[in-house]
Amino acid sequence: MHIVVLAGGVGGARFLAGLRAVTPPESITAVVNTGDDVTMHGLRICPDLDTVMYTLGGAIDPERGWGRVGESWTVKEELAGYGAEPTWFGLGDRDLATHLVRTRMLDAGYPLSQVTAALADRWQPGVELLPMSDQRVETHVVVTDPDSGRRQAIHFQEWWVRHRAALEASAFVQVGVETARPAPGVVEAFATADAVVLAPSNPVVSIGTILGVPGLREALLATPGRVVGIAPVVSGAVVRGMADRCLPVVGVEVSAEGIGRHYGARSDGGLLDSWLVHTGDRADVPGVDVRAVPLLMSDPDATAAMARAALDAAGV
Ligand code: GDP
Ligand code: FO1
Ligand code: CA
Repeated sequence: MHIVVLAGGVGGARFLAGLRAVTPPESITAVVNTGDDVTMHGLRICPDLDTVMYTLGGAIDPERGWGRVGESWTVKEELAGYGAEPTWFGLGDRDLATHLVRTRMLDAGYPLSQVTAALADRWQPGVELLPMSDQRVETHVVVTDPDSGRRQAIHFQEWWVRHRAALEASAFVQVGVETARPAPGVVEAFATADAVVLAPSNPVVSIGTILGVPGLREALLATPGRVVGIAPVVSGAVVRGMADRCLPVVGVEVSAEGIGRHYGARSDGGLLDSWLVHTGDRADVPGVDVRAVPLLMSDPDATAAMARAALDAAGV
């Protein structure tokens, strides 16, 4: 059995933890968003890869959903002491080691996929972690500067963390995506998949960014397995985060139905064979097998049951 999961950060990571509980970890490949990646203080940071790696490795801070549990912030405080910007992005002392090792390996010429495998060797996530691409793709957000009224593109992290997605956005742009290609192993994973799952991740800046890598969507749709999506919205609201600030930018309603229609039916040029929505939610998605099951990852058992439901929908 080979299950391929498209994942962002916290939503994808929690789902993967549940899936790992109901199917052998070695049968799972996670294709993870790298559009959030950013260079800060000279270090390359890969938030979604790290959230998945730390979560499955038991090192994640569960409240934050990013960075390490038991973290300290001495270096962050010292950087601020020098007035070294950005001070609005929190780099924990333990987390810094990950960025130092990653940056050193990247500078030595190792591709991100090999760096990710090397870092994962310490954390033993059990599942295979693949970046969506080894080439740099960075999500930027087009906003209108409140003072000058000029439109400008800022890095996703500045929009998301510094401005808490409060700045009106008119578009998301994946800088570098034109020359990016699926990372080694990604196309092969889809070709041998018994099922592909779109994790309950941000449909725009997590799933959408992954699907935007040239050739990736085509490879996914060539999979012999069924494609199952899981709604990241319950009763018309996000469970956490600010995907509801992203969906309107691309003209998608903040609802299970809106997102399901956005992904579309595989039989009609879209992605989905099946779409899981939360119990009680309704979603009319023509051409797609829509199933209502509990979709709150409130505890490991609930998440495992949700993962089981996804595999059932995939017929595996
Ligand atoms: P990020 O990269 O850290 O923002 O994480 P993802 O993109 O992987 O996932 C973010 C999405 O996870 C948000 O839109 C949340 O609504 C969704 N999410 C978080 N917890 C749950 C949950 O328990 N159930 C469902 N269905 N979605 C969830
Ligand atoms: N998210 C925040 O809201 N505030 C932070 O200071 C912050 C620091 C940070 C450092 C490393 C890292 O891997 C992730 C970090 N995140 C932080 C999360 C990051 O912004 C994620 O990309 C978003 O939460 C969406 O995935
Ligand atoms: Ca993310």
